[in-house]
Amino acid sequence: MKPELIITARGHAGTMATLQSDFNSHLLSEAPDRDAFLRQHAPTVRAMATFGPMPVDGKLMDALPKLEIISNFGVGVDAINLDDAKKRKIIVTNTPDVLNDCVADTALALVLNTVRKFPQSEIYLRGGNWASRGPYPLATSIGGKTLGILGLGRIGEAIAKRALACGMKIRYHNRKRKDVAYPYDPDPVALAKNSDVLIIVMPASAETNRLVGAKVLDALGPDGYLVNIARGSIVDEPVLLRYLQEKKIAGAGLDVFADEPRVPPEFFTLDNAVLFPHVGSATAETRKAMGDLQIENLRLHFAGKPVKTRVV
Ligand code: 8YV
Repeated sequence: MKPELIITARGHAGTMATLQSDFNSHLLSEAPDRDAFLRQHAPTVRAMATFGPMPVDGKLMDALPKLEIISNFGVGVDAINLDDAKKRKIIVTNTPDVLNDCVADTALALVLNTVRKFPQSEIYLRGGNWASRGPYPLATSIGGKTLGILGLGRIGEAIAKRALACGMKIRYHNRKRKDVAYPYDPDPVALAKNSDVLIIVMPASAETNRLVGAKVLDALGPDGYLVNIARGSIVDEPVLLRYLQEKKIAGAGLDVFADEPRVPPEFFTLDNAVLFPHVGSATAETRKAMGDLQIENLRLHFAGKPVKTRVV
């Protein structure tokens, strides 16, 4: 008998195909009647595979009393209420490390594109402006500038390596100081003050909600750039929008937004923002590796073995 599994929403196609062949899978997002769907599967479902931002809270867990494991596709587990899972002794797993290099590549690209304005310069060329109006205005160099990393974990370290290769200096802030050579700042405001480019890499949680707001952006100042590859919830998005419109910071590079896939259209009119549609880990190789790890955790659990990457 294949174990019964709920898949919260459609995700990476190859991973979905394997989940659907190895498990008795049921897709929650496409259920015409969510309550009836949950009632139908409550007696048998022992596992959940989560994709994307659909919230998984105590109420949903209680609707599935046989649930033993939630296996997330992605390193960030902010959509899952970890305290609720812990209380119910439900295992939660994620997909760390396999995406570090890919996300760090995206981070470096976003830093470069934001500060050097490459996307805007291409739009300028495609609009026929080069011949009619002359060269694109000069941008700013990243060499010699300081990259402040808000959240120096494994992805942050991979970003630091790349930024150092471009001649940037590194500083960081974490809740706890780490045993690393980079200078430490005791809080996000101090880090912003000491940085030319502030990059958000920390996990999202209740404590980090809207952590980057007016105070941090004021400290970054009119010559400073903000880059976010973590979660949109960490930034006070309306405040950031206003700071970009009023040029209170020099620019922003955003791979993540507060209410994905919806992005406030006011961002589209800004010349000082570079916007990516959450492509941090979006390569065929990395998404396959993430899916393989998500599935491996489920298989290990049902083989009675410890999972590989447990969060709680
Ligand atoms: C993915 C991510 O875009 O790992 C994460 O936390 O945000 C990304 O790698 C996401 O998990 C895809 O659903």
